[in-house]
Amino acid sequence: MHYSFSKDFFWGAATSATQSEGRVEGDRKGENIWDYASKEYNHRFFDGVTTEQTSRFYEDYQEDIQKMADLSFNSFRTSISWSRLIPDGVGEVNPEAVVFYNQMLDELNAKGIQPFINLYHFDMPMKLQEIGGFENREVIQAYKKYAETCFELFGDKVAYWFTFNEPMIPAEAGYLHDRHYPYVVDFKRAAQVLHHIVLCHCEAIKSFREGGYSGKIGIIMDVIPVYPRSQHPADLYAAEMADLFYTKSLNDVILKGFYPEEIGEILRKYDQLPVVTTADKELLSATKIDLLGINYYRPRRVKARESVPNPEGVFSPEWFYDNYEMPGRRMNTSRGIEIYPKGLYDIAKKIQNEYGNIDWFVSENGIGIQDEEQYLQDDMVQDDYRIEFLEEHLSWLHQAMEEGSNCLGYHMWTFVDCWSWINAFKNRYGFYRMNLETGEKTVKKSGLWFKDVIENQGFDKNN
Ligand code: IFM
Repeated sequence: MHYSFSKDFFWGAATSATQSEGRVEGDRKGENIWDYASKEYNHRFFDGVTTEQTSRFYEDYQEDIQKMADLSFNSFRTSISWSRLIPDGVGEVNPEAVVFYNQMLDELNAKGIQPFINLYHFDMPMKLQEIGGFENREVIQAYKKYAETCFELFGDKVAYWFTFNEPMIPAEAGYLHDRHYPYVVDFKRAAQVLHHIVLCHCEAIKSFREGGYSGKIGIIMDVIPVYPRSQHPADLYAAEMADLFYTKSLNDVILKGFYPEEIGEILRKYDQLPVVTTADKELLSATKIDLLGINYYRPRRVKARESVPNPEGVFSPEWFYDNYEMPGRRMNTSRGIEIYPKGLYDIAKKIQNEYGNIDWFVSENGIGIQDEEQYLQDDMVQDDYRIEFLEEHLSWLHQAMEEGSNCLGYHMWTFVDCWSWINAFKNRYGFYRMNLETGEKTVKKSGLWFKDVIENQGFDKNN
């Protein structure tokens, strides 16, 4: 079967500042929580690799952008590092950063690659974390100022802006699940962090609209579609709760302008409600995005809980469901997650049916593989598994688009193997392989396959 996509479909890849730029002497970048945590809590990072050793985009951006052009990308997402641009989070702007981001954006535009620029990708400036990060309401004004600085400095070079990448993660991983710094474990604090993040998003959109900048603005959400083990009411309830906590709450507030009532009731019952003022609610309901990015990696399969949660323990969404290991599920063993391409179709249908069929694009999708050097042959990673992964996800996406979904593009995670939060370089995701010893970046088989797809606006696949 032939899968064809429109001429103006966005094709490319995504990365983030902290995961790709690296640090060099004299760059005057301020420290962020990852620079700090990867040194101070070095044991938590795979092979102890810190943010200093990433894929060197700060130094190699010209060659890298040429490599994107070699694969015929027409778009590319990265983020602006808050602590590079404003080293203390507030106050003075770093002139070296302004030069770097201007040159990088010029280079992309000159090569016909549309920059998709995200503002916050997990990287709180350390100076602001010291006063509580997103837990502190004052940080909302600091973020707003940061966003305005970006619009002002780079607005003429960027047509697609995003306020946050995966806004749930800093709250969930940093304040509940002990994965990201500051390693707090407390649902109520996580909920407050999430609410402040949502307010930051709203304030940035407000500034963007009031500033009269051209272009579009949106947000990038990670969506994990939930599937119950069975149709038993207890399993259905478990699925409903997992979805409510991790997806619906955030999707509703961003796309509809209010938190679902059900979440309020549950949090009130367990004394976990964050502070939300009437003015906050007005701001939420007044905020509209132009474009939604969806990051999709895996499904969440759940079943009814098999034990009673410890009433003295830490309140969490997992009080309402257990994860379910479906027999025969197809796994990416490097990451320990299920591969389920149809999930992308299900997300597209949900956006179409429940969220007004808003314009959206796949802002991340990808497969991280450990020890990928085992597939090296004549200097090229023969990553047929990645090609298969792409074919399957793109064909489900295509089906959703045939049925009317307004999907405008597809970005793979990622362009060149990059540093990951916690896992550093354990799992490789790129279209280019990064040699950590020499810094050399060589195209993988999947990169060439993707180039063909872009140039032919589609691909053939045997069904
Ligand atoms: O590396 C991350 C990225 O920062 C956010 N989305 C998931 C990716 C792969 O784990």
